[in-house]
Amino acid sequence: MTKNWKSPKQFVCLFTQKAKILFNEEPAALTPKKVYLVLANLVKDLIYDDWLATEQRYDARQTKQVYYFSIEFLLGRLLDANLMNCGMENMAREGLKELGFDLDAIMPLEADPGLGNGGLGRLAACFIDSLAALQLPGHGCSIRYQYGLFEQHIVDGQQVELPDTWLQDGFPWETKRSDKAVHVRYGGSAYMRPDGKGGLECVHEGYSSVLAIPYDVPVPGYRNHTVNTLRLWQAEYTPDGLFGQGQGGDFRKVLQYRDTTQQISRFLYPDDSTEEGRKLRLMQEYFFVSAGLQSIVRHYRGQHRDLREFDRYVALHINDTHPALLIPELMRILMDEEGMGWEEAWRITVASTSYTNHTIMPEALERWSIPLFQSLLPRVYLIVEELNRRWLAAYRRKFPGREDKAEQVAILWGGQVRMANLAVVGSHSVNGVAELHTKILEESTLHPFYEVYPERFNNKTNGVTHRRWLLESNPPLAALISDTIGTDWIRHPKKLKELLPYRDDPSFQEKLAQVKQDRKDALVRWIQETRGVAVDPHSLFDIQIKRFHMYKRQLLNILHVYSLYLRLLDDPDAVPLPQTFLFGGKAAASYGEAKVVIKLIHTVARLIDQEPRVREKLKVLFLENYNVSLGQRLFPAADVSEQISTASKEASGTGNMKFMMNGAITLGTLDGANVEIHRLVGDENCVIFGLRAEEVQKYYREGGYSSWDLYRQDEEIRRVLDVFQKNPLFSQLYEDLLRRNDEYFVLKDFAAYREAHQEILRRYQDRPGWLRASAVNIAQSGHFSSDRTVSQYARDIWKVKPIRV
Ligand code: GL4
Repeated sequence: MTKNWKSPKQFVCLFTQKAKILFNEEPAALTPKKVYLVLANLVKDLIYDDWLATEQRYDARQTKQVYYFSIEFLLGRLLDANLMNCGMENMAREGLKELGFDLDAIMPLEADPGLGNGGLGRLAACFIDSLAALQLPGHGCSIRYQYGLFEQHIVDGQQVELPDTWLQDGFPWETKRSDKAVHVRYGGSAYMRPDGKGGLECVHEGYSSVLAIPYDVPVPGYRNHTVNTLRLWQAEYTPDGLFGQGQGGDFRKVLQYRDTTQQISRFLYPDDSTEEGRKLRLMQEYFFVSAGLQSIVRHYRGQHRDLREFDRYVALHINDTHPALLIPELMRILMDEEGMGWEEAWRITVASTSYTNHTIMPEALERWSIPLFQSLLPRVYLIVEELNRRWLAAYRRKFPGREDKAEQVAILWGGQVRMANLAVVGSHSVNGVAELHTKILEESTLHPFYEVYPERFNNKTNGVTHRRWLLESNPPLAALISDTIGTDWIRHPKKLKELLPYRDDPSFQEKLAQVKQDRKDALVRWIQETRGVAVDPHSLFDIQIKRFHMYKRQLLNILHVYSLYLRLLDDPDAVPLPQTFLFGGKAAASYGEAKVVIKLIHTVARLIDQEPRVREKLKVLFLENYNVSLGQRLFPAADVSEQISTASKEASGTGNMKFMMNGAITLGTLDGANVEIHRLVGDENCVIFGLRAEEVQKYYREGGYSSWDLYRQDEEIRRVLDVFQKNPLFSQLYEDLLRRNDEYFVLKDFAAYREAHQEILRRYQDRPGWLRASAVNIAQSGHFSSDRTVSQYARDIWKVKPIRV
């Protein structure tokens, strides 16, 4: 039975008790940070009973469970979400008030766990939220990074990276489970020898072993008593990790082993859509996959089930290729530890495993050098080698004489292990994350695999949890929706559609306008308080927040703003209404060009601020250290959502969905999930511009575009590119656009983008028309709830069913 708080008075009582237990202090003496910690611990108590009950229920029902392996879970703060899920937010608010504290002032004190880079990691966090909300038996598996994604500071317009010390005050939501630790092996040598029964067995010797300790984080569903688990593994050194392997005694070696071990879960690689080919990264990937799988198999055995039925009870999902070693690791366990033969182990492995691809950017395709892979994971390598041999033999039988194709599908080739090929061959399902992206996978990126296994390919368009991104982030909008159509939409987000009949209702429109203004005012206040910058709350808020990447084209956005600046210099009436352009996002520390774009944004922002003729109409602001909690402030305040990637490059995007849910109008290319947003809301309710994906791909294939020609023909483009003369730092961008022929079609799409902005301004001046569009976007956004996405995975791929707790 859950010990819900019955009254604010009882809350005060429990709080006082907890403050004593944790800090030996009276509530009145607590610092605000300690108030947060006491409250978080109280909420955790609420969750705990249900957590154990959920686990017991799953075991008793012998139900199939899914494990979502992802090297990133970008959780964001948990206090607000957990209070909401338990339905205890008001009680906490009242109780704290009695104690003289303000919940809204306490919540921002929570560290924002940034255990992910961007879309991919945040998607994983949305998925575990939806799994629990839908009462699906599904858990997350990842790494407990001591340092999350770096903190971004801006110094003199440039990005500086500082370590993210999110664990400094402890992480109250986790439970360390030392008793469930396992060992993960690295190095040594592996070979096959006769097993004395007419077969072969593998010997792996001389390895070092790392202790993997799980820290479990509860994942509560929305007011439904289901509590699933996110298991985060931490690497620890054990004094005997080298002993028993014939390596003891060499003190230098022991120290080196200790240092490497402690590095494994030290930090998150700060790259998004780029390859990070480092030994430590490979160690991380094997670390959480091996530890996670060992613990799943151990639990499975504990249930006295037959491992030959593994795939009936367990679904394993690999989120992008980072966990793809799960495939050979499961083979290893089934063969070496369970004594199965190759064929049987292989059947079980493929039947259990499914894979999602998240990008077609070739530089993001993971490849490992064979010598590195082999020396670090000798036993796993033997399995991959055998797998590659069998797979290529089968492939050559199917396509005799087609060595060109065999080369494309090989797992081992050119001295490298190709993780995407391993993932496809070893999974029964391969999906893309939006319709267009899946089509590109089938027709080009993974086409040779699609020819062999068309039935494996399917699409699952991404979604975001409307509980965090609407209910929690935008309470006034949530309240307006509930006042208008009732509260059913919270459990059934498709029902947001019931707003459609109100889209032209003047009284609804007026309230919607008020909500938006209220959120813009709140953001303006926050910017003033924290950054000391004034923003006009009545200007149009045009927002681009996402990782910095050349294909996402923040460059196109800022060049366009600069063109507005130039026009306003000539004619102060060139722009009909004041606009604020907000940017936020981090660039990978090693991504030079992206960092230059950040500098350019700051440069243009200063030019504008210094120019009285312009600054009344234009404002550019870069908000540093974009993360989940900043996103929660920004999405509700947006009028326009910038989704302007080069068509074909953005696999899906999920920020586009969060903006839509909060009533912003998309200004975008037909890329990723924008295609589906456009189809749902229609031309009247979003503004689409620019090259289509097929056109982009045709130019790549056949040529026919010259950015120089465009530069010569278009006077505005010529004037705009002058901005680069101002600072030698920018010569790199100039080179990209002109000498390297504008790989991402920034100049090619410039005129269409300018037009699209003019269209936005025309529409914005028609208030009823704009508010109608805003309402239609909210009404149609239910389709992009991750509840829809996760139900589709559950039904089509994982075959797991809801279990009431
Ligand atoms: C990404 C895609 O770039 C992004 O479009 C997508 O929404 C996200 C989740 O599917 O995955 N792929 C990589 S890599 N990082 C991402 O954010």
